Amino acid sequence: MYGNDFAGPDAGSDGGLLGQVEAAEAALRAAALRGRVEGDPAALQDYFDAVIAADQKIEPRDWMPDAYRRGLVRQIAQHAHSEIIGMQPEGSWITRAPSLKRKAILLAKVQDEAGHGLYLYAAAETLGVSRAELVDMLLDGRQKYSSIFNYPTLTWADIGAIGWLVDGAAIVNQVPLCRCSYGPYARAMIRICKEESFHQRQGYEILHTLSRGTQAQHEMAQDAVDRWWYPSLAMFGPPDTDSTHSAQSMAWKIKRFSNDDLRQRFVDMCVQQAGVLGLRIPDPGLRWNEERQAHDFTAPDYDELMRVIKGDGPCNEERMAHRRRAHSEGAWVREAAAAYAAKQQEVVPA
Ligand code: FAQ
Repeated sequence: MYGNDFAGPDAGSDGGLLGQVEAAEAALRAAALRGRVEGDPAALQDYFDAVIAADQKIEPRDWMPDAYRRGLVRQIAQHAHSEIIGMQPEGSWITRAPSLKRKAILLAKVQDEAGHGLYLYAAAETLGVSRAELVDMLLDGRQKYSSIFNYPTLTWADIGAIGWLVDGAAIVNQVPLCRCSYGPYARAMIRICKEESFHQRQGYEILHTLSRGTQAQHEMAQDAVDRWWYPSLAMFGPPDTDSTHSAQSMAWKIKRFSNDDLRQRFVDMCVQQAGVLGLRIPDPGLRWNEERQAHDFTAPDYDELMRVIKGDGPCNEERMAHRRRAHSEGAWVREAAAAYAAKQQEVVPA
């Protein structure tokens, strides 16, 4: 539905794509030569800078500044935790879906989120941290997950609103991450975005059906959009003026756009889609600004975002209690898997 932000093959004014690739490779070869000077930190930094400047990927084997590594672990882990905690609000509707078809679709979607968590934990592990350590950091509060999953799913229409708005916001935020400078994260995001796009459509279709159903169904759909709109806008993070990591993340080409730019892109996209749905975006300040060629809109309550991030949202306690319980109840599975793996290593091939 959104396409992506990759430039086409004829993009650019400097000799087209092939010319750009050639120039980038030449820069890389020169930098790699310099990087071979063993133990020379300046040469290593030069190599890293040249790879970033040439829009190439940093891979796990490459030298990278400690702060780059730490920043990636922070963001990728937070992203992975979000996918796993994000299974809860929707998972609670699997047994209550209104038909077998809806149940099967929702079950598949929630399973996809588990898969996204796994790709992301695996991407973080390439940076030298183990999944067990990351899970511990989530459970003891040293790492976070997205604020959005601390809101409750009160009706079936909330499953539609999550798909349309939450997955929609995730796609707008994550398509640029397919071009992130760290290879394993960028590659994980390509697959995740394809699946998120399907998720977004299933939510849109639920709302479309409800919106055109009975009066009560239409009202339920509108109520869900009313409750999920501002928390979805807040998913993009604090305003640029308060964003602590954006400047450095953008310089390193981890993030490609600022929080506010992505939020604006999301609003502009939703306005047209809401029209087709026949639902209202709950913002009296929403209007087209001819000069900016974008919509003016009311910002989410950033104080509320900070409170929710710090643990004081409607469902923070419930989400973490559920995750801790699932983790301890799953201990026997991890032990059995480890015992099986150890046994496999003992088997001597005939
Ligand atoms: N929630 O300096 P910035 C999904 C924190 S996946 C919680 O602007 P940054 C799929 C931030 O960590 C949704 N914390 O930070 C799905 C930092 O704190 P720290 C998750 C937030 O990293 C759908 C501080 O505030 N997506 O939905 C939030 O440059 C349906 C300062 O902020 C991702 O994780 C927030 N909303 O930008 C699954 C995408 N916003 O770490 C199931 C990857 C900010 O210094 C069902 N992540 N913070 O203590 C990103 O793009 C970025 O990390 C941002 C934040 C945009 C989230």
